[in-house]
Amino acid sequence: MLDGRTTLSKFLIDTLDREPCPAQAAGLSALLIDVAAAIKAISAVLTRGALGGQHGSAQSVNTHGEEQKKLDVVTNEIFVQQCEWDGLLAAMVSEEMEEVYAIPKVYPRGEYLLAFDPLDGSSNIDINGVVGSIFSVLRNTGEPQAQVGESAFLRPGREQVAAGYAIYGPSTMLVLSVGTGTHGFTLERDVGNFVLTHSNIRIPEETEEFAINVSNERFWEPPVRRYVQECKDGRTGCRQRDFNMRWIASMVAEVHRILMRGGVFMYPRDSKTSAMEGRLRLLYEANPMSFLVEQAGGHAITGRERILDVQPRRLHERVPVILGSKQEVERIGRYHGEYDRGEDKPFTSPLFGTRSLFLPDFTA
Ligand code: AFP
Repeated sequence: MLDGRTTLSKFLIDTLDREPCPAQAAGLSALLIDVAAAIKAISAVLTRGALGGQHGSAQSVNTHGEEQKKLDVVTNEIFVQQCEWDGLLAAMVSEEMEEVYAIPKVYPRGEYLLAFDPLDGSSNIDINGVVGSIFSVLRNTGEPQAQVGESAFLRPGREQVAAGYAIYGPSTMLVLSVGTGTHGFTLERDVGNFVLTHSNIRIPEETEEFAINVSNERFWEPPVRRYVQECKDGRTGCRQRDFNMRWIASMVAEVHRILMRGGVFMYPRDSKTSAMEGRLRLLYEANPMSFLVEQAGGHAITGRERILDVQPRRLHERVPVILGSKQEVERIGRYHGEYDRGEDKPFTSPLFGTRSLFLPDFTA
């Protein structure tokens, strides 16, 4: 593999078809090429911007009751059309479709299941911000020709055989893992190739950068408030170093930054909508991003368990997401454990508000 020379097709042939990898299965390369074709088509639509006449609201809502942008609908159709025909999929699930999408009978059925968010961060579209697409691949474990229902997708994220995202920024990139590390490909637009430019991405274990929507602070659980407060205290507090904050409101952009330079991304459980276990969906946001982060040496937890071990109960289930640099995510998990065991009292005592003068020393 050579950065700047290896194309996506060559990478997939060398990784999956020539040298078997743990997740090896015939047809996975071809499926990922179809996904890459969808990403190229979406990139072409997005770069037209307002000239494409696709900005603004679709005057409809998705399965979550959220307003759909025109491009949410358009990008969803691109994914379906690019991936349904090739005899590689048994079914698809999308953020933009309430039910499982069964492959039309006119097309052959395959052995994979594809779950995707066709346009993540779409609230950034009208401001020309960074958006992305996220996808997750499972092997179908049901009978080859049997009707595929919801239960086929309700598998822990550790069973994914591939996951990735596209980031539509100044350049379009595809970041992908098939279980042999996390690798980044940049679209050479005038040729139409994705070229390997970031092989074997590794997330720094330490960081001074965190990402969270602070406007929700009053709704967070104490361990999250404790962690963020310590970051804000910087060198004047127990962390003894200053931190920086980012929030782009596009998970793909946040995760990409973390893969490139480290950091922590948090969309934790909050009491703002207590029925929701956080904002992000498990099957086609949290699971694929957690797979990529772990493959790059990072950690991804709900606060109380590894995201890839969560047993899904519904197609569009949401989970709290805390992911990124290993040592910081471990610290946040530790704070949740101390809270649940009632051991964090010095940090939440009414006398000192959310802080205490008696801070334990941290060796890490
Ligand atoms: P949209 O796709 O509706 O813009 O949501 C994006 C997202 O799911 C995720 O990509 C962001 O990290 C998060 O929501 C932003 O949420 P807030 O708007 O609450 O900050």
